[in-house]
Amino acid sequence: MRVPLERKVLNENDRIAGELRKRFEERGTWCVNLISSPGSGKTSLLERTLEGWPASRRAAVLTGDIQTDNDARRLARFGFPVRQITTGGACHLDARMVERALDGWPGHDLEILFLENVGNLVCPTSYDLGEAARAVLLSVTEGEDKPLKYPATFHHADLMVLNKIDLLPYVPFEKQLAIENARRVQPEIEVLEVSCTTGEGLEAWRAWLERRG
Ligand SMILES: Nc1nc2c(ncn2[C@@H]2O[C@H](COP(=O)(O)OP(=O)(O)O)[C@@H](O)[C@H]2O)c(=O)[nH]1
Ligand SMILES: [Mg+2]
Repeated sequence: MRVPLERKVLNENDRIAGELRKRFEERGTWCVNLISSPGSGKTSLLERTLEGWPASRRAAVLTGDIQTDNDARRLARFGFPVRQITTGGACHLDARMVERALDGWPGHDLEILFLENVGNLVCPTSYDLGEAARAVLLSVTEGEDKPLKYPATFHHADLMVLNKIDLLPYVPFEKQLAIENARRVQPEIEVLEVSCTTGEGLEAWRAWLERRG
């Protein structure tokens, strides 16, 4: 019984995600879904992104967590609309949660919407959220084998953000091997090397957003 039920849930998710995608396209909203393990730096990357932007920019963030609104509070400091989705146990965001959170919010059309998914390299992969692009973050403390262990997540991503490169001198992490592993599961994946702590590589991330968005 488990498999048919799961399929039904995913079909329903795809239907809502399709509606969201259409709505985003009509309104000129570019939406990016950020996926990673807990602690890879999704909120840090968003902090560094928003801090450099003028308040006139029509950007917003929906951030998902199983519990707490810590990330929303971290991100709200920059003056852009931020909403927390607390999933209450679910290990991923789904399209229905995004649809509900966007109901009547933020009251104007957005040019860019960031979705910070629940920290997890497995569950978020199967849930289309209507996004135009998917970015997976991998930090250098996680091991270069992760693209091979979680191939679906990397296979469905447009971009891999290799974060915490400031720690490369201190951890045994073969950067080239991590990139090769990601390209084994997704030959087209773009790769950016960044450090949210030192700011290295963030220009390239901003350029990616401008180019894709
Ligand atoms: N050294 C280092 N630490 C980082 C970097 N980016 C994030 N962190 C730290 O990693 C931890 C988790 O970051 P967070 O943004 O909360 O990750 P999230 O769970 O993916 O949203 C925090 O203590 C951050 O300060 C980085 O580039 N270098
Ligand atoms: Mg976070």
